Amino acid sequence: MKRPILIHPDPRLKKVAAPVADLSDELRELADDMLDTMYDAPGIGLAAPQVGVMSRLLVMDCVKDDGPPKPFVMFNPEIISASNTTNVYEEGCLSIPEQYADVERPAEVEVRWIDRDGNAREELFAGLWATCVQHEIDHLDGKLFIDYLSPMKRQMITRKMQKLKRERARA
Ligand code: K1U
Ligand code: ZN
Repeated sequence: MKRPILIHPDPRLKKVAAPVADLSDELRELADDMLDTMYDAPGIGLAAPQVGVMSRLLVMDCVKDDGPPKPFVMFNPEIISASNTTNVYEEGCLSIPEQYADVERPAEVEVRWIDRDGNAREELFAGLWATCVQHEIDHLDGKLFIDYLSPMKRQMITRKMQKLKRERARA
């Protein structure tokens, strides 16, 4: 089932999400709903705070259109190492619709997480996968990609989003 995605500015998008203590059917259902919401948007990632749930959970699937889906569900994801080499990628965000900007991040990151079945997992991500998992973990720490931009660019985007929210509320 799809869930509504919060739009910036929203105080919930600025808060640090709490670690998940125990996996439950409710959390697995949330992860399934987040995947439905992400694929429908469409997007390549989604973090629980974007649907208003302040738990450390993210989903992602960066497979290109023609490939078979490869969904990841990550509870309590942590970056355990990051490369010194960096990548610049033009990022977007489902909570900041139709705004894009270049962000520089480590090109490769090793991530540890708990999967949907409660197993501890570790994997090295590169390319768009590395960019996406870092963007999503930032969401769990209350950080948005616009926080990497100059105050002037950030303010410009925030004002556009305030206008969009006013228009959506009126419609
Ligand atoms: O977290 C989010 O808001 C989702 C966001 C993830 C992301 C995008 C780009 C770089 C890093 C992280 C998105 O999915 S925005 C939509 C998007 O990028 C996309 C949509 C359809 C096809 C391909 C990409
Ligand atoms: Zn985002």
